[in-house]
Amino acid sequence: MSADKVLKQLQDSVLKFDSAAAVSAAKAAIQSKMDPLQAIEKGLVPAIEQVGDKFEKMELYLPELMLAGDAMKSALELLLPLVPKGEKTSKATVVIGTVQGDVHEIGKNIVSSLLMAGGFNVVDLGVNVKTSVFVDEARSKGAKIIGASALMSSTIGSQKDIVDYLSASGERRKRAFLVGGGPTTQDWAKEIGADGWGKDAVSAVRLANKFAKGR
Ligand code: B12
Repeated sequence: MSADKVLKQLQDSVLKFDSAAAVSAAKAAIQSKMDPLQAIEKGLVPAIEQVGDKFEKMELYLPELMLAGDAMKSALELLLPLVPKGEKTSKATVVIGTVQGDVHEIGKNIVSSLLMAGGFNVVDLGVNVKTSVFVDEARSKGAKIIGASALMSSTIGSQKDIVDYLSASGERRKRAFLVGGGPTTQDWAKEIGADGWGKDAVSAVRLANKFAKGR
């Protein structure tokens, strides 16, 4: 099957909220030896963004949003493990999670996988992670980098809380803090005093490389 056809199949599966079709499309991508990252970034991501736009315009409702998310996750379960793993010696440990009150995990999972592929030891704390847990886990795991994902305007404030918590606990100088997720921007990162903002998983890896030896 041609690359265009595979990408279209991936897109359609998410747009039609069809997990079974998403699994078939991911298998087709694998069979055709497509780069898994290309399948994700050019097939699945634009489709889930379209779903988000339609949800915003109230052309779709929560059940459809949930089914689209499920379809995307089903395809990612097959594709993400195929992103090539990095070198054996870890460059640094990164603690990453989605902030408190926020359960969006798809982007964070892609970032985690790419960081692993880039040679980082990744401690993924999951979703709805309390501010203190980011910092306490980073301390106990000796992480040089903390990454926080936030997808909603109502939850990005927790990224600032993490900076404040880092400062209050005397940890700010020791660890680089990176932010990302839908409503975040470079300006936001600057405003809250984060060390970097990544628009996608590739820029997340670039930033992590910059801070692999610390701030
Ligand atoms: C799928 C989805 C869901 C799924 C999530 C499933 C899952 N398991 O993750 C479900 C159905 C659960 C969901 C629920 C809700 N959702 Co929702 N959801 C989405 C949707 C459509 C896609 C999100 C996504 O996966 N994008 C694809 C990934 C690849 O992109 P990404 O997350 O941005 O990540 C990339 C970059 O940002 C970056 N990145 C991400 N994290 C990090 C971290 C670091 C450190 C770095 C450097 C980079 C980085 O790299 C990633 C890879 O390229 C978005 C729309 C959108 N356009 O984002 C709405 C959206 C985020 N949801 C929204 C809303 C309102 C909700 C609900 C409140 C709906 C409701 N009424 O209940 C709930 C909230 C639940 C909660 N408490 O968190 C709104 C938020 C509006 C806002 N600005 O506040 C959006 C924007 C939809 C919309 N347009 O209105 N949602």
